[in-house]
Amino acid sequence: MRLVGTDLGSLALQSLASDVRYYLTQSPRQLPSRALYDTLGSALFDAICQLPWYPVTRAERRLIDAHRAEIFDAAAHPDRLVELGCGNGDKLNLLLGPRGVRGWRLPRRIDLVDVSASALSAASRSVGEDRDLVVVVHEAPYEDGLVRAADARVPDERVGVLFLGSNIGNFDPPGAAAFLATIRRALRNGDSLLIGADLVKPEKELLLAYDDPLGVTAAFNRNLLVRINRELGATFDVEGFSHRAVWNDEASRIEMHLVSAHPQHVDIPAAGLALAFAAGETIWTESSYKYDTDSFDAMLSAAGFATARRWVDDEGQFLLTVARAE
Ligand code: AVI
Repeated sequence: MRLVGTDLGSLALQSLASDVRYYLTQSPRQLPSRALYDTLGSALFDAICQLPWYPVTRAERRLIDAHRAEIFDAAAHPDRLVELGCGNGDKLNLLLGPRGVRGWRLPRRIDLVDVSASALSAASRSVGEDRDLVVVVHEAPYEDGLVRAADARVPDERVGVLFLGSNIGNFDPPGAAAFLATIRRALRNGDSLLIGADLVKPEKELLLAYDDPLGVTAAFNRNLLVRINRELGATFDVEGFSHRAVWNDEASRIEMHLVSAHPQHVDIPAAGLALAFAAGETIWTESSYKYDTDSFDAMLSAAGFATARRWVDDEGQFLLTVARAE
């Protein structure tokens, strides 16, 4: 393995401050879900993926494991893979398959894109270990990392983008459409996108997945305040906010909120804010959209992709699609 780094170790504090300044002063108050993933937030998210009540990761892993060779066939065997939001690299490792076993041609270069430096260093180590690959890391938002990876492509190289874990579900519908179009613009005809999407399921199951009995998702949500206190010198009383998950049927999304238990005043010096929270006032921290297979296909098609193959697990929990840029 050869590891090439771009930016590893530098996180944009100003961009957190400007996000906080903008989103916390909206009505209703919000924070962007990308800010959930500092080092502790990434570790808590990895723990969520292990929870018996959170089926997303297990369902997707089962599909990747069962269909690895067909996935590479449907994607026409890319020379370069670009994973957007690689997390700890687990899913990519699974896709590449056991070391030393060859039923398909492996890509020669992997670009890992994530906003979490800790996730990138874990992913680059595990993906590159004992494999004949060049691994390049981009500590960057998806779009910037994608552009850097696409700019570095060599002529005749076929690119496969991976966008797994139903990360697409954290965009609102116009944002998802725009983001898929951005991916398409970075690709050439014949390149591919492997994308995972969580499917609509009964409300009770969704609420358990996003408000688990161990309180790990609550900790993941409240850690956002811990992060803002630490990085921006804020004075959030973390115990004065509780986690709430809500299923919004009309919008087909789970929402995560933080709810202020009592009236409180919060200073956020690095964002230039002094805020008053009423009892019961909320901060909306995440939306997680859930899909059906046909509407998901339609969204891909509107962005300039044709579905080459798609798989749904036996329990009907999760959709994995290989789409070709056309
Ligand atoms: C990363 N993303 C797809 C997760 C989701 O399911 O929306 C984040 C998450 N939030 C709470 N639990 C998991």
